[in-house]
Amino acid sequence: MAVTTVLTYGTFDLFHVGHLRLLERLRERGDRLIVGVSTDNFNTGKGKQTVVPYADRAAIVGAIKGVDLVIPEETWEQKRNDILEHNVDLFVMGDDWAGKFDDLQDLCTVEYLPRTVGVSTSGLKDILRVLDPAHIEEMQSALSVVSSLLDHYRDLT
Ligand code: C2G
Repeated sequence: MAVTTVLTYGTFDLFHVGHLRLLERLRERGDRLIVGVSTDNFNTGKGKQTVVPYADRAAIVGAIKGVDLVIPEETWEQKRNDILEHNVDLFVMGDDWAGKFDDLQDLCTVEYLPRTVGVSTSGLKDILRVLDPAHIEEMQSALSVVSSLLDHYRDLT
């Protein structure tokens, strides 16, 4: 029986349910799932500052049920070689990438799946930033400025 091999790539920083829902859908689309995880160097090139180092991001993705192989993503151009080397039948990305990889259609089927709304790595970073003690101090000092201005205004009226 022919094995259907599925391939995707990503940073998978601060692994969250959006990443999980994508990989779960990919697992349903084939018999073998290969995930290219962006290396720290490649992310720097993408202008992405990751929180979790590559080795840990790769270990987490590799531990997800249904992921059969994790490969490092080091360049934009490696996709064609990866597809040929691993006999990939289906290349899938979230639809924030819609159309960006259609040039691979001569090698395999290319699909874009809807992103999971309401969760993103950048969103998680924003939440963490608010909890940062330095940020709380900054908010407290701003608050004391506002309250002294209000007191001053009250004295004037
Ligand atoms: N994703 C999703 N839903 C979210 C967030 C992400 O479906 N709420 C999907 C993205 O569409 C992508 C995958 O999860 O297909 C990984 O997302 P990122 O880690 O942000 O990957 P990215 O930085 O887009 O890298 O060469 C391709 C790049 O390496 C993709």
